[in-house]
Amino acid sequence: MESEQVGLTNQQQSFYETNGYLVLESVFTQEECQRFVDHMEDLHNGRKELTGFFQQDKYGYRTFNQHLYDPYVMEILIDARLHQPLKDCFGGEPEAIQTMHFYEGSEHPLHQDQYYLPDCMSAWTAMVDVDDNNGPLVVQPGSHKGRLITKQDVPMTLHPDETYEQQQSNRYFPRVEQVFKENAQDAVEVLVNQGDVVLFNGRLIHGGAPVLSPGTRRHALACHYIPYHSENWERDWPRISFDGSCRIHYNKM
Ligand SMILES: O=C(O)CCC(=O)C(=O)O
Repeated sequence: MESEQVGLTNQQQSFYETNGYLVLESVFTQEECQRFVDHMEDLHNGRKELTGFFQQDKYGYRTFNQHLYDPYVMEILIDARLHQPLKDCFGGEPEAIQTMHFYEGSEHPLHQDQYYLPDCMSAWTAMVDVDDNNGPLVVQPGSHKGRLITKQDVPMTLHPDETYEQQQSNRYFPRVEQVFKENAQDAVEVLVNQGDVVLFNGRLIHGGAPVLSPGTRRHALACHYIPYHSENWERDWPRISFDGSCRIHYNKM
């Protein structure tokens, strides 16, 4: 609905450009978030069935690209309230490409999303209050202006007998740590309330802070987008517009 689209203020735009991230407060209502949490818990505990539902026990329990089989997640991914803020950050039309739902704080080591998804940015919605106990996002402000570690720097091709996890922890994460140190800027934890959305640039160095109260739930939905005109695309996932139309677009390389 066009009427729901509120863009960034000049102050928000300037904060995003300087820091590479921005918190939008109360984008989703508490009722909407609670319904989403109940839905995810019902799926997790088998109280509800959904064809295609699969939860990985990686970075805490999480689901990957759930929007492809769950209309509930799709609705949030292309919710009209996210459209204009994303347009303002990109300076053009966004296309939705990927979702990850985290049941718990991920403790994901520092990384840059554009290593995995070139040109992307993220809208990360806190479905519950996120404090320093349940593993908030941690970001290095301004790091989106520093170096981006790409697949040219650290190929994703695995060495013989190497697992993906080893590639990440032995070769990729240390390179990001190096850039983090070069940037010489302290990281900050992003403490947010239920319904807040953290927008962040895909070059921003970020990760999941330690979970100080193990076992606590920290439902969050990370939605990823790329500019509509980006040709930097090597996946066969649908690229979804905010009007719900889909396309699949392969990199010409
Ligand atoms: O939610 C988290 O703990 C980490 C999320 C993250 O790293 C990401 O969405 O790329």
